[in-house]
Amino acid sequence: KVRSMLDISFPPKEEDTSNGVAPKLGVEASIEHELKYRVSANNTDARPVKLYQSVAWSVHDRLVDAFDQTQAYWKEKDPKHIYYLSAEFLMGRTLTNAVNNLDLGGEYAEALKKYGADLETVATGELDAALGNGGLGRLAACFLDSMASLDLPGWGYGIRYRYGMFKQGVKDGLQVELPDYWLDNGNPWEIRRPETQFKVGFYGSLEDGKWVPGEEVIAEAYDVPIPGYKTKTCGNLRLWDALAPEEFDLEAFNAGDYSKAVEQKRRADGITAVLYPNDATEEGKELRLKQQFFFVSASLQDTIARYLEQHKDLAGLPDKACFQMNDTHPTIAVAELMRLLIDEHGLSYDDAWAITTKCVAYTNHTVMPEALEKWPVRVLAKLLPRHMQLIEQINSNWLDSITGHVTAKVEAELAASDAEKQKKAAAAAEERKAALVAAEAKGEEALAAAKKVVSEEEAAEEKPADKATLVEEKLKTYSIIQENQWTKGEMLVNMAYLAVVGSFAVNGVAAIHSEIIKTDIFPHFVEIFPERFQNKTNGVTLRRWLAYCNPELSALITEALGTDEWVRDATLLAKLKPFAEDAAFRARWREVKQQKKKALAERIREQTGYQVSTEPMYDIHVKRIHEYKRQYMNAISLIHRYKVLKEMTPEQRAKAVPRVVVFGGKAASAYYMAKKIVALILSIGETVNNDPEIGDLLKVVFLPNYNVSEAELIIPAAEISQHISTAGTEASGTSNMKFALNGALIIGTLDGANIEIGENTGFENLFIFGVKADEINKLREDRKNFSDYDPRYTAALQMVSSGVFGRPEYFEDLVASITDMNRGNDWFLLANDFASYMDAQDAIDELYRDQEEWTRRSIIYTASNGFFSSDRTIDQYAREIWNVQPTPQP
Ligand code: 475
Repeated sequence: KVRSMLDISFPPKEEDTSNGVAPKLGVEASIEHELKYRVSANNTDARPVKLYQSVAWSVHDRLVDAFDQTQAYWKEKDPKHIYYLSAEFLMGRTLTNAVNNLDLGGEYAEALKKYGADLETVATGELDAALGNGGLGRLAACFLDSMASLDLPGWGYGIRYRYGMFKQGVKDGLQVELPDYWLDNGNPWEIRRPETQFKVGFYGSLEDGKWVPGEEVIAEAYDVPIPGYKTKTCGNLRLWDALAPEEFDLEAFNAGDYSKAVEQKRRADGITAVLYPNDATEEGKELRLKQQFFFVSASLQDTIARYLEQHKDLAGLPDKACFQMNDTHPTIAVAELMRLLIDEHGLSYDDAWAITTKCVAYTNHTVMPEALEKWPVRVLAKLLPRHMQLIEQINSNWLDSITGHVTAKVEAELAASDAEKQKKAAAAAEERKAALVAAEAKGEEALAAAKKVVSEEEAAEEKPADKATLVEEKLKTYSIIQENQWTKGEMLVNMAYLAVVGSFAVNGVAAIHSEIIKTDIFPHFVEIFPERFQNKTNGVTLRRWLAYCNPELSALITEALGTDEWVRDATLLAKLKPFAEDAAFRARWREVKQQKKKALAERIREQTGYQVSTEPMYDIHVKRIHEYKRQYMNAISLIHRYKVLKEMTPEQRAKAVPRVVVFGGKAASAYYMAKKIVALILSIGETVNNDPEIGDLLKVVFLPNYNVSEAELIIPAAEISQHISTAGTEASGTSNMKFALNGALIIGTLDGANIEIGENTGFENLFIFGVKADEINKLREDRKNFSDYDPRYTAALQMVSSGVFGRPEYFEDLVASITDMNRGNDWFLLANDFASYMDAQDAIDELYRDQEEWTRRSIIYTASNGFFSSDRTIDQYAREIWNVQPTPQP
C-alpha cells in the first residue's frame, strides 16, 4: 500500500438513522442545494444538463449512505466475497437505474415538477459509461445489478478508461470513429479513493530470483456504488486509474528537460487512456497486456490487503474470496496471485498453487479463433519476467502431472494401431508368399524379379512408431506454451489454457456453447478434469431491460399480474400466458408497442433525417458488426426485397407487408470487412429510402452509435429481431433475451441462447432457419460454386457489383469475400442459409398480416422468458461455482 489513510481522529460516529436511503436533506431540498452549490447553476440559465447533474449528485448522496452501510456490514460479518474481474463493464447511464433501485422514483418525479421536468428527460443529460465493447461487457454490468439485488457480497474490478468505446458517426456513407469524452461533465457516480493506492510494476529483471521492476505506476481506486433492487444492499464496482509515481521527475525538470520530466506521467496516462475497440478479436498489443496486468495486480493486492486486515493466514483465502475471470483478459491473475503469495507473502510454490486454484474460476465467451488470446513469450518475458518464469513452472508441473495419462493414451492408441498393423502385415506377407509361389512356377527369372519386389516391400513396411516421440508430440497439444502455428519458432502463451489449468471451474455461457467448448476448444482438458466444466446460461437484468426501459409495458404486466414482484422474481412472468388469449389485453399490448415505435421513429428522424411511419413492421438487427453475425446476409435479403417491390404492380404493392428495418452496431476500427458492411447498409438505405416508388413499403435505416442508451430505446420498439449468426459461432447472445422479454419475435439460427429461448417459448413461435452447428464443418469443406447459388442471392449481389447502390469498386472486396474461393470463400456460409432465411422472412410477412396472432405470440414471448433473468444466472454461479451466500442487512 502506498499511502494509508491520514491519521485524523473523527468525532464519535453519530447514530445513523437514515436507513441508507433518506439523508437528512429531503429530495427536493437536496436538488436545490446541489443546483446552487455543487454545479452553481443560479446565474446561468440552468441548462438541462445542470439539472441532471444536481439530481445525480442528490442521488449520489443517498447511494453513498447505502454503500457505506453495506460495506461496513459485510466487513463486520466477513462473508466470502465474489470478485468479478473484467476488462470491461458496459454500464450505460446510471440515474434512472439508481433512483428506481433505491425506490425513490416517486419522490424524484414529484420534486422535478417544480422545474417542469420529468425524470426520463432529465436522465438524457447523462453520458453513457461505455467501458465495454459489447456482450461481454454488458453481461458484467447486468451481473453487478443481480449480485447486489440478491444481497450477494460481491465487487466488480476493472479499469477506469478515460475514453470508453468510440463514438460512431456517419460521414459520406462511411463509419467514422470519434473520441468518447464521457468524463467531460464530471461523474457523480464514482468516489475517488486517493487513500487506496497500490504500486504496479512492469519490465525490469530478475535479480537473485527476485523481480526488480524497471517501471512502476500507481493504481488509484474509484468506487462506483451498485444499488440492488429494493434492498439495502449496495455493492461496489472498483475501477483503477493509473498515476505516475511522481507527477514530475524533478531532477529532469531542474536539468531543463521538461519533456523527460513529464514522460512518466504520459506513460502512466497511457495505461488507462482507452478501451481497445475490438470485439471478439485480439490485437496482441503490449499496451493491452499492460492494461490487463495493471488492473489484475491492483485488484489482487487490494483483496489480499483487506483480507489481511482481518485474517493472519492466507491459507484461508479461498474461504473468503473467489475471483471470476471474465474471459481470458484477466488470466494473468493466475500468475500474479502466485507471485504475490510466494514473493510478497512468503508461501511455498505448492501452497500458493493450492490456494490459487481454489480461488480462481474462468468464463469463456467466444469460440472465434481470433479472439483466443495468445501472448508471445518474448512480450511476456519482457513486460513481466517473473510471471513468465512462473508460467513456465506452472506449465512444466502441469505437463508432468499428465505425462502418465498421455503415455497411457499413446499406449492404448499404439496397441490399437499395432493390432491393426499386425493384421495388415500378416495379410501382406500372405500376399507376398502367394506371389513368390506364382513366380516360381514361371521360372528362374520371374522368381528373381518377384524376390526383389518382395524385399523392397518388406523394407517399406511401416516401422513401429517410437513411443517416446509420440508422447512428446501429444504432450505439446496440452501445453500452455506452444509454437506459433504461422510463425515457426515463435513461442506463445495460450491464455485460455493457463486459465483452465489455474481455475477450479470453467464455464460457457449457453448450453450449446458449453458443449462446443468441451468438444472443440478444450477436449483434452475435459479428459483430465471432466468435473471442472460447467454451463451457466447468460441472463439480463429485468430492471434495466424491461422495468425501466419499458415502463409502459411494465405497468401493463404489473396490472395483469396484480403485483410488480416479477421485477424481482422473473418466473412470475409465466402467469401472463392466459392474457395472450384475451383480445382486450392484446389491444392494450399493441398500443404500448405502438407508443414505443413512435419514440423510435422520432429518434430515427433526429439521427438520420429519415421520416419513417409507425405503421410498418419494425424489424431490428442491432449488435456489433461482425461477419459471423451476418448483418451482410440481412442486407442481401433486403436488396432482394427491394427488387421484388420494384417489380410489383401497384395492386401487388398494395398487398405487400411494409417494413422499417433498423440496423445498429459498431465496427471495430481496424475491421476492414465490417466497415464495408456498414457502408453497404448505408448505401442500400440511401437508394431505397429515396425511391418514391417504394415509399413506406421499405425503409432501411442505419442508426449510428448503438450503445446501451440507444438499446433501451430500440428494443422496446421491436416487433421482430434478428439473431442470425452461423450456427456454432455466437456463444450466447444476450440481446435476444432482451428482445424476447419486450415481446419482439425472433428470427434466428439454432445458435447460442436462441436454442434455449426456443425451448422456453416453443420453437413454433420463433422463425428458425439454417443449418445446425454439427453440419458446419462438412459444409465448409464442400462449399458450392458461385454458379450454384440461389438465383435471388446471385441477382442481389449482381446489383451491388453493377453499382445500383453506388460505389461498386468499394464493395468489390465484400462481394468477393462470399463469392471467391480465394478471397474468403464464404466462411460463414451465407449462400448456404440464404434460401431458408428467405423462407423464414416470408413466414414473418404472412404472420404479420394476422395482428391478433402476432400479438398473441408477442405476449407469449414475454411470458416465457423469465428464465433469462440474470438473477437466475447469478444465483447459479453463487451456488454452483462461487459458494457465496446472500448477506442482507437486517
Ligand atoms: C459473445 N468480447 C456473446 C457475450 O457472454 C455473448 C473479446 C475480445 C476482446 C474484447 N471483447 C471481446 C467478446 O468476446 C464478447 O463480447 N463475447 C460475447 O459475450 C456474453 O452473449 O455471444 O459474442
